[in-house]
Amino acid sequence: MRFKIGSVAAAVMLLAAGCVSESSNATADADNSLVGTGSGDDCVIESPVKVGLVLSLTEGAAFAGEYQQQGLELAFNQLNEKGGVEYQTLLEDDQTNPEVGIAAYEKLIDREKVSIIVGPTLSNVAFSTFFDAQEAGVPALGISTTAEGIPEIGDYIFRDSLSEQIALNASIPAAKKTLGLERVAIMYDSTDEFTESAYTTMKEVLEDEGIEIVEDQAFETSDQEFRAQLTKVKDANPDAVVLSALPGATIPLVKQARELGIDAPIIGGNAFNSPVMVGALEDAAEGLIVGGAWSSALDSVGNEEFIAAYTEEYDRAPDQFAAQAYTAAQLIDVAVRADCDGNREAIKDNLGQILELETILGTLSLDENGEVHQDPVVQIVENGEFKILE
Ligand code: 1QQ
Repeated sequence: MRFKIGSVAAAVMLLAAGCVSESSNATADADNSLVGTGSGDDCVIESPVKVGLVLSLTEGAAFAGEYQQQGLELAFNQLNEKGGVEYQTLLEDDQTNPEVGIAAYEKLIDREKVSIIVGPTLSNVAFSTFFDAQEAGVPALGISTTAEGIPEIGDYIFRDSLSEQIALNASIPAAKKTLGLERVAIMYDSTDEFTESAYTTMKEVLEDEGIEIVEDQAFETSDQEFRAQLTKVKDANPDAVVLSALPGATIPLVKQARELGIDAPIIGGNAFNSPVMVGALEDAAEGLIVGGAWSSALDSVGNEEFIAAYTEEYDRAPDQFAAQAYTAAQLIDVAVRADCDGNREAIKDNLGQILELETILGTLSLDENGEVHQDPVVQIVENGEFKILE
């Protein structure tokens, strides 16, 4: 599944050339003031490149959206200081709601005429908005949309958010090895696109690993009471609970599980990679195993500097959502500078050719189908902190 390049030398040459391998042709409706002179670091574009940001800043997914907003703000401020290309961001809150997300997308596409849109936060919202971007010919870059089927929406749709499938294919085998899992219970939110998709993947990976599913319980996004399902899980006495949920449900669910005396480790995916959740769970978070795309302990290019700059600016440590958001700005900048062209079509062509770029998420490629390729990270919560699970 990994994206392979021909040789290291080819990668180095491409990196030197701005990490893309071909130039694009601007379409007839391109804005000439967004076509600059020079290329790469020397690119100068006269007009600001407008970037729409659609994030969940309120309601259920705000735990991620607020970090994303800060990660993007930090990155675009740094890029604007560099000069040559000025990015103008236009921020919209989708309120964790697909309808509001659609309205935000329409405003940014038709009225603001942005060159690209970053977000939305949830796959559940993206499964509406990304179709609008595709239809309008506006590139959209997901930064936390991890469900199956997102890049397949079309050739204008990209993501730098590692799919839940890849994350779970790393975290479940790592948990099996560490904990000697043989029998697990699954609990999942059956009403959200991302958690439902992750549930299907969990079952596949568990089957591949020869781990028996001894209990399988569903609930809804807004549920706060899980004792009925948890009692069945407790009776099945699993070695671990594999959980597919957003934090709104995860927090009461895990707390109630511990209250009922379920001490089994809990295994989750991307959504769990959040200090907000670990903080809210307090002691109940201990031993939580999380598959994802980034860790503060990751030895990637620029990670230490990113963590320092973010912490100084926002007075708290960044999380995976901030890291993926920060990386999105870098990807956009590479795509714009490749042909020194901030038009929609040029950005779309060049985003799909980013090859082995060094980012804080590690070495990252985006393929022409819009899918991201990077190594997953598996972490475990110990003493209230994420540690990489060796
Ligand atoms: C998705 C996700 C969520 C956990 C983002 C907050 O991964 O909706 O795809």
